[in-house]
Amino acid sequence: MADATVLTPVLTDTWDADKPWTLATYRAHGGYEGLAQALGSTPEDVVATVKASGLRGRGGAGFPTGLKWSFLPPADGGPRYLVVNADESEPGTCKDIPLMLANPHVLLEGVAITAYAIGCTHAFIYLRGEVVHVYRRLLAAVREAREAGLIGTGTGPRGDFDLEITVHAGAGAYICGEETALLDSLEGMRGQPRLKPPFPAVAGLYARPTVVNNVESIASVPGIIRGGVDWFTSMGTEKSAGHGIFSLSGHVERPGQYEAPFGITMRELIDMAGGVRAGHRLKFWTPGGSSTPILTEEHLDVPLDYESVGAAGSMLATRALMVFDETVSAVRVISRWTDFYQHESCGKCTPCREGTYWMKQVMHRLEQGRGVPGDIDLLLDVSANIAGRSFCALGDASAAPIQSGIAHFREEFEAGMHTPAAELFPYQASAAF
Ligand code: L3W
Ligand code: SF4
Repeated sequence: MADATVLTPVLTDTWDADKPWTLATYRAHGGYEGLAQALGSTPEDVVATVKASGLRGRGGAGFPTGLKWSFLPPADGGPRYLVVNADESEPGTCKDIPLMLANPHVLLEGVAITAYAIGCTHAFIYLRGEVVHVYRRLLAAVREAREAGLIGTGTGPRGDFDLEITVHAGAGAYICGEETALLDSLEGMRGQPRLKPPFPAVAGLYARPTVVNNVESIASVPGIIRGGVDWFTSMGTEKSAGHGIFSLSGHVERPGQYEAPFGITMRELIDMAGGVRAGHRLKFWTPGGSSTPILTEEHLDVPLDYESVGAAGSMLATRALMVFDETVSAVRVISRWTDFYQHESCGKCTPCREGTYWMKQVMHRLEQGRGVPGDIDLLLDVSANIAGRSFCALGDASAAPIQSGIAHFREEFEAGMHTPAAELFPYQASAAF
């Protein structure tokens, strides 16, 4: 059994407190002290601290946050923006929505500190449209922060800190989590990825310099300012510093959010979650949602940091750890994921628009036991023509589960030539999966 002391509740620290979403509760736990500290130093110092902390983007790519901020061109008198990517939509990913619901103020404090650091006076939080309850909570928190004089016009110790925060609810498209599609959507257009470069840091919202960061990245900033670089780097690994929320779902006894240092292993997390559900054994799991190649039992001791998971042939991405036991058909699961990518493909580029459609057709017939000889080669061929040849990461993502699924469970794909998945895995078929 893993030692539960490896858990590092920082972002999740107050989630069980009374009304953790209120300003009063947040302040009782040191909330907004980081902002006061930041406003008492220079913007350059704040950027330097976040850079030195090694904080990496928590939205999937792991790009160094402080470095991204430092890419902004020198001030030219025009506006520059901060946009928080709160469009959490990756299958299995469920960390930002609970974070915003439980403690919206840690995000707002992070927004205020970041805005100060980068010289922004208008920040946006782009939220996935379906989560109306989170939208309302964020609006209420912004109102509370404004009434308390934490944001608005002429705040801070010198009375010269100006910040407006706009919460925007999108219409619920997965592609709007891609940062440039998000910017198009925020500008009122149909959300489709833009060509990069220029990166948003140079030409983003309304073609102005823009920092786009994930919710958890920004929410980690107040802790870094308060706790300092040494505290933050005392957790995690050399290249993947700090703490992160690991979301366990599926066939474990206690699914949920487990905040832990980077480098913890899946075996330790599954132990903390009470193990794989009683009477069953692990079959496969995802390190970062459906977009990351699946892993199996042999990878349980891989440290969950960006480098180690990459070396194991997958990606840490959003730490969406979906656990599947032996009752589950890999073909059936991957078929559902392929439906998702085909549905969410924005249609801008041919490999993804056409390829996801063809992969869906083939996966459906394999799932139904109607596969034909050559289907596995066809899937490998189509997926290879999508990965690395698409306009944005959604294309690569659609190929990952198919390619890794065939690598690990080829015999199940072969069985799809003659036997429906529902016959091979009757428990799953009856379990309203
Ligand atoms: C300025 C340069 N900025 C890179 C910035 C860039 C972006 C960040 C990372 O994909 C991943 C993807 C999904 N000058 C720069 C620069 N930047 N070079 O750095 O960029 P990039 O292109 O590596 O990644 P990305 O397009 O942000 C994100 C993976 O995450 N993912 C995501 C899942 C979904 C969620 C969700 O639902 N919340 O996150 C899952 O695997 O595949 O690899 O800001 O501008 N020279
Ligand atoms: Fe759109 Fe897919 Fe091309 Fe991305 S890869 S631009 S989602 S069609």
